[in-house]
Amino acid sequence: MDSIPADPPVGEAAALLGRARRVVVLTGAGMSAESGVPTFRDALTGLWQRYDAQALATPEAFRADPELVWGWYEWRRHAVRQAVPNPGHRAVATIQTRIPGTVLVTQNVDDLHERAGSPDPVHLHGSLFAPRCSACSRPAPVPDGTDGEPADGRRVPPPRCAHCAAPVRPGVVWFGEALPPVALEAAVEAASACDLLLTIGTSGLVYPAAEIPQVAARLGATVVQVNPEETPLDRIAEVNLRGPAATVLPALVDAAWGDGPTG
Ligand code: BV8
Ligand code: ZN
Repeated sequence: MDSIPADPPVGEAAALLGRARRVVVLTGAGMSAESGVPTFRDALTGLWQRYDAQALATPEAFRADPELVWGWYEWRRHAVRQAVPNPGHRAVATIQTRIPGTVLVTQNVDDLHERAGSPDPVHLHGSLFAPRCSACSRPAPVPDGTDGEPADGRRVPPPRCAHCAAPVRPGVVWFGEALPPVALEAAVEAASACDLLLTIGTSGLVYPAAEIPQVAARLGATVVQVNPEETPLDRIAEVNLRGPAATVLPALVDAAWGDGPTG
């Protein structure tokens, strides 16, 4: 078990959380790291190493080689299906129960927050479980994964749209694509009205998601960060909890409400 960061920051963050009335939780790939879901930059393990995530996660890559890109997302969806929510995901769900109206905004395309009991997270970058037609945008069925484990690096021909026969694409937001307006508006609105924003496991490098904590700070909210590493968000965070989410978040919830490690 990683050591829990020195008490004072956790205690200070717990006092801030206990007093907060309007909370936003923003999560990035670090939230799911301890569930075994590689963060975006490490998502290229094994055979995928020869590719650059940012090059694969683009409409151009899908147009150029739909089987390679669809195969990568099938492999990632398969990895998410094998994963289980970690105590950090459950601690976030506890915060939402303890502070009604808490808005959970995630950059992650997995479904681990939902499976940990968080009600309808705002998915800024879409979801691995919402494929749609690349032409008419009609939702397409999620492959049930019965065609065996998509081997790492294997090309998989994308299914065809039942309506117009165009290739089905992953329901995620690629680099160079606009974020879903409804999700982005909901996130900005919540960040503008909150009194505390808890940012967890995000490098704060990808825009416009990286704007969300900055909007909150500019409008007077307190920002608390959970990340084992330093990020550009350090400068706006009132408290930096230097540690892994699955250890720090249960400690934070325990310190705030004495719920015991996973709430
Ligand atoms: C847009 C879905 C315009 C896909 C993703 C130059 C400057 C500024 C911006 C740009 C620029 N050039 C281009 C841009 C825009 C670009 C951008 O921001 N690029 C960056 C790289 C500079 N943004 C876009 O293209 C966005 N769209 O701008 O559109 C537009 C407008 C109107 C009309 C048309 C177009 C779209 C961005 C969304 C891309 N899609 N995901 C998929 O998943 O395949 S982004 C993806 O990468 C993730 O969702 C995440 O948001 C991002 C980063 O991923 P990771 O690094 O893995 O995760 P994260 O950043 O969260 O970092 C992991 C963190 O966890 C680390 O800090 C680590 O320390 C920490 N950690 C590790 N272990 C743990 C932990 N923390 C806690 N506990 C642990 N155990
Ligand atoms: Zn179609």
